[in-house]
Amino acid sequence: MSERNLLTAVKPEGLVLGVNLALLVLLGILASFLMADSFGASDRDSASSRPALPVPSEVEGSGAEGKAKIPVIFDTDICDDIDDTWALVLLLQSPQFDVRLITTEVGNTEAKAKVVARLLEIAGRTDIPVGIGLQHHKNEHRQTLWAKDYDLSSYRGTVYRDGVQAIIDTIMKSPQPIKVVATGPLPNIAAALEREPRIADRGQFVGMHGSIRRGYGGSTTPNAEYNVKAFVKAAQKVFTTGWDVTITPLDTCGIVQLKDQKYQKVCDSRNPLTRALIENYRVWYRRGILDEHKDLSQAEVDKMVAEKVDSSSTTLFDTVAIYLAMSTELVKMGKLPIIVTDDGYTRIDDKGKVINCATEWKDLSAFEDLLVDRLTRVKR
Ligand SMILES: [Ca+2]
Repeated sequence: MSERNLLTAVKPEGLVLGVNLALLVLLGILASFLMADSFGASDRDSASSRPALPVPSEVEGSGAEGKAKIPVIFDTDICDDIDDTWALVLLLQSPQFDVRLITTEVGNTEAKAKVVARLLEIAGRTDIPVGIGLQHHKNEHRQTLWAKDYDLSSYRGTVYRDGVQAIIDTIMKSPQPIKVVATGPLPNIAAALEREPRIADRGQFVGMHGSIRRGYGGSTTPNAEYNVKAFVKAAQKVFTTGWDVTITPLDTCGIVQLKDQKYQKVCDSRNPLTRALIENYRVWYRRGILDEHKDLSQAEVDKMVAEKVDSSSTTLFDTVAIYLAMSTELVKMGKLPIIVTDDGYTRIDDKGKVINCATEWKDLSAFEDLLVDRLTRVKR
């Protein structure tokens, strides 16, 4: 009840002035007491229901938790660049996703699967099967050192030796369409499409691929982007198949990096998975320096690693593909006819298949906030 209602309730009674005044004072005290309590309760309620961080991600995240989850397969060349590991953590920390399978792409896919499995154990997500993708060699990658002693047969979840078949089976057996989110070159996906073309009717593709109007580092000249150029025929297969294709080309993903306070928040996180991410970043970065500068002392290597890993991330290209699998709110999307040329460019051409391209950011800072929020979430 408001103060105004109390006063108007008294006035029509026509009581003598003294009684009226005394009643007014009494009711006034009662009213202010009730109001203070009511406002206090209201403040407490709103505080407890308010998200810790008032960023769009929280609003989006809390809404999505009650909705049906998005079934995804994550196909990753993790261990080559470090951004796949950031993308994997974003994927696992986003409540929107129902992750059905993770497959490894390119090179020593078994060693890469060990890194994925060990990360899934740390995340407490051994419900997610791991598929070993097409193997190209048995050499180590910079990051595989982190899981060198991990025995893949000890993984408490399922490991599929034939990752390509696992992709096909996961899509074909799913009652719902599945999003195939890919953040590397595409031999596995192209092979799956060759072996079972019907997956295109039941799946959608979301990838970190190409360069349309901008190249690496925001340059105004497009580049032959690595994930396309490294296995051009595979990219051509995926980009000409009759399924829904969505990409973040370098135009959007090539300028994502965490620095300063945003990066520090991630480094300071107590989330075990995020700590493992930074540990991987350190191992990966150190190996890169040792490979390039063989004459450096241990102290010099330590200093170079600390200077980089304690201050900023590298470019986090692959995180944007994960984002596009759940939302396009923070980017400008364009439907563009795209061809993949034999030398690895993704060019706008009337002969191309029309695909959904994230061509520019609407709000890159809000995406960085979302990323930090997700990466620093502590499991409830
Ligand atoms: Ca990648």
